[in-house]
Amino acid sequence: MIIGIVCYPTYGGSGVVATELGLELSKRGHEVHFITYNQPVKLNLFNNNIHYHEVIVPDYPLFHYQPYELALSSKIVDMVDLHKIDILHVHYAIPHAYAAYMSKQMLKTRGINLPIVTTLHGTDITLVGSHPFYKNAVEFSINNSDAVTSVSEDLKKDTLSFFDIKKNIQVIPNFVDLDKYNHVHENCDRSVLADDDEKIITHISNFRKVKRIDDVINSFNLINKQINSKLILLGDGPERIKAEKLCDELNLNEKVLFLGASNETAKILCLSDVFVLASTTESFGLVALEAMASSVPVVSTNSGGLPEVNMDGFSGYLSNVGDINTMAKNAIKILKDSDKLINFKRNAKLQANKFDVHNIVPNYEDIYKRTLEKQSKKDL
Ligand code: GMT
Repeated sequence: MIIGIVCYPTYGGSGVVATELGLELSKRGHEVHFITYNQPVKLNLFNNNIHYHEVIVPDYPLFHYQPYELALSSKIVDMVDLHKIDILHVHYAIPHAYAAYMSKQMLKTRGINLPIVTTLHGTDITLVGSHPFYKNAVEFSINNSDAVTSVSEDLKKDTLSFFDIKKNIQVIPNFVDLDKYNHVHENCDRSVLADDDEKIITHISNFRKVKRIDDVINSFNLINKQINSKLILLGDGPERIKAEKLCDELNLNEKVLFLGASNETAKILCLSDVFVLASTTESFGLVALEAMASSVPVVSTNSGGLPEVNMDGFSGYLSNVGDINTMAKNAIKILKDSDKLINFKRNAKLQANKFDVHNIVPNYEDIYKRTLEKQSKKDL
């Protein structure tokens, strides 16, 4: 198949999933065309089957806001026409599903029928999409997609409760390429970040409010009182300065390392003993899955789709949002006993195996095939 993928090219989970999906589809023989405003950060492999088309929004003094949807929908039309793209898969409803719908209408006037698959990722529904200023457009775009998927059962439930949805939503969980993590483990040197007697606790995110970085730091403070440890914070975003101030106030400057935004998540995770995720909500929590793929147990909140990913008492522990005491207790339970730590590490990996790329990506291929079949029946 010739598949177009529209996504955000940044470090966010939806862009990572879209990129990894495109890479895997290309390995499985499909021709993949990424259409977005920058080269996706994880798009590090080019082969005959991978193409990247940049969406450029020309500057004009009249525009208070740049009309990205306009440029994107125009670019999609050109690329579909030129490369004979069979199906378009958009990741994150805003504004991608909306722009895709416009492209579909424009292409119709040229006698081309372009089926659209929309994948809902989380904040496009829970934080942004359901805002009254966007709701009508998001609901319309979902209902006018040819197929809709969501990354967890919980996100599907939220979507059905926030919007009046007429389409069937198929849950296809996020995935990891386990081979990538197995390979990194061969040269994993933890002495670069911590002393021999220190445990390593890690958190990775875009440092937005929803990630509750202060809960991560406050629970680390409690853990560190009982277990000599280091906290590694990977990522960057609006809450970083506040987080640095908190570490200063708690006298943790020697104990917390801010590594900034980086592509090296697998290298950091391979040094880690426990991963902490304190989010108010996560539709899935891809980063928790990446931690488990590196055999790192996850201490997380129990919100959103996290219980579908992290098994309480098996691959880690779950607790209520904001309950930093339980979070710290759970991390200590795992860290204080080396047999327990080994067990949790093994279980984390076992749990990650369920989400292996080779098990999940065929579900997307099935959806593409079914949508194309439906489309060709309609065309007859
Ligand atoms: O919250 C983020 O880290 C970014 C956000 C995004 O839009 O890329 O992530 C969302 O999509 C990811 C991939 O499906 C999920 O793993 C994240 O849980 C989800 N974030 C939220 O729901 C807050």
